[in-house]
Amino acid sequence: MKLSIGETLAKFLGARSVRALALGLAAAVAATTLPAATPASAHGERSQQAFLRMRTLNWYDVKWSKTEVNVNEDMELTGKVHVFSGWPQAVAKPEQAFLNVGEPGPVFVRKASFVSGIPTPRTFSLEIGQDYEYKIVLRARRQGRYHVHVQINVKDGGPIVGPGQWISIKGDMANFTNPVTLLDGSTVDLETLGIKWTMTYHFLWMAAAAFWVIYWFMQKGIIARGWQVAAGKANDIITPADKRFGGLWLAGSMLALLIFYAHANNEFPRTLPMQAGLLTGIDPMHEGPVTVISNYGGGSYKVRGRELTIKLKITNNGTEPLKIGEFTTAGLRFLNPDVFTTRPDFPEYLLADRGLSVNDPTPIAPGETKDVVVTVQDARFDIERLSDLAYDTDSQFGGLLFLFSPTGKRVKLEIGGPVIPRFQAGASL
Ligand SMILES: [Cu+2]
Repeated sequence: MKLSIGETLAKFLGARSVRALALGLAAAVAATTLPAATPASAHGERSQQAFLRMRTLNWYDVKWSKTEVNVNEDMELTGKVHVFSGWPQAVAKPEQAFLNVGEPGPVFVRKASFVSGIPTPRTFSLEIGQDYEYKIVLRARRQGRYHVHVQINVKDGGPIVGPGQWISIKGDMANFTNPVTLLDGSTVDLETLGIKWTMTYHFLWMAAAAFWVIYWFMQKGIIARGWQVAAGKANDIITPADKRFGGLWLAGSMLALLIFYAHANNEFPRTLPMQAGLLTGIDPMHEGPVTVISNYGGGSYKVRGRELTIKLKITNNGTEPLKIGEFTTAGLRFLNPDVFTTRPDFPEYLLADRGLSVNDPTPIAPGETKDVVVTVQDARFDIERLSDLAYDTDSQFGGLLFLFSPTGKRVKLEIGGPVIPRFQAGASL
């Protein structure tokens, strides 16, 4: 009897798990073929834990210089990032970080990237509690519509993804070129440089490896020989002919390596190793003296109402009255419509333009200390799966609160702390 792959799997795993697998596959196919209405799922940005997205890197002032570009055209992704003081213990500290872009494959190539104005084609260190300004120059490569995120990869902590924007690339990838001027003044196209030789080299070694494996397979097989050797019968199984073949093969490989090396060295006499060092001492942003202090006085999260309530004691030691205008966390922005009368340019799925309210709308006067209750309430909190903080072991939130003066000055406060999850609809703070 011949079995199909499905039937074989069913026999192996039991019918129920195969059905579950099939359902999962169907869901995965549906997820990847759904139109743009479900933006973020493709990158899995929502699948990262709420605490990780809220309490590691707080992204703000993120801007995409264009949302429509042609193949070969440049765009800039700029913004600022705050390294949260209460960086979770479960995540490795950003002592080795890399500024990157989250996109589905190389649809853009990164032409340059900067942190605090310093070129960062390599790994750098970030300091906890500090803010950094970044810029990434991207060149459009493949036509289509893609969700493009800023992203920082943290060694042992994984990629931490910022907000994403849909970018349309028009044109044809066949026309893409990636010219680079070398230190000797000549120009090469990185898109095609050395491709033929790279392919040839790889296929030659792959063919050699295949021949090596097949040869030993014909000599009673690799595993069977391995067993024999392990059983102490090496002298019976390894013949003088085998030894001769092995020796010749080793000599041939070494010779090929030398020839290839000499050839490459001759063709490219001046090369620099990859810039893979660690860049430490990047200056964080200089933000001036701290004039506003906040103390966290507890909070709660209503799971059903998607409502985060935060109690704060804020002291304004500045010279201007201040109004609370925005709370941002995990790339999401919750705005106070009292302060933001016009809608800022930001991806709709992350912008809750009426998502923030304050119990007392009067500004905090200079010299005043005021107790306020800030309410963050929007379905996006749940859609972006930040509600999961209710199920975390320590249920701590984190983010940035922005206060604004009448002259448009902005003050940034890092806030965060444990919240008590409430599961009943009517529960209050
Ligand atoms: Cu995305």
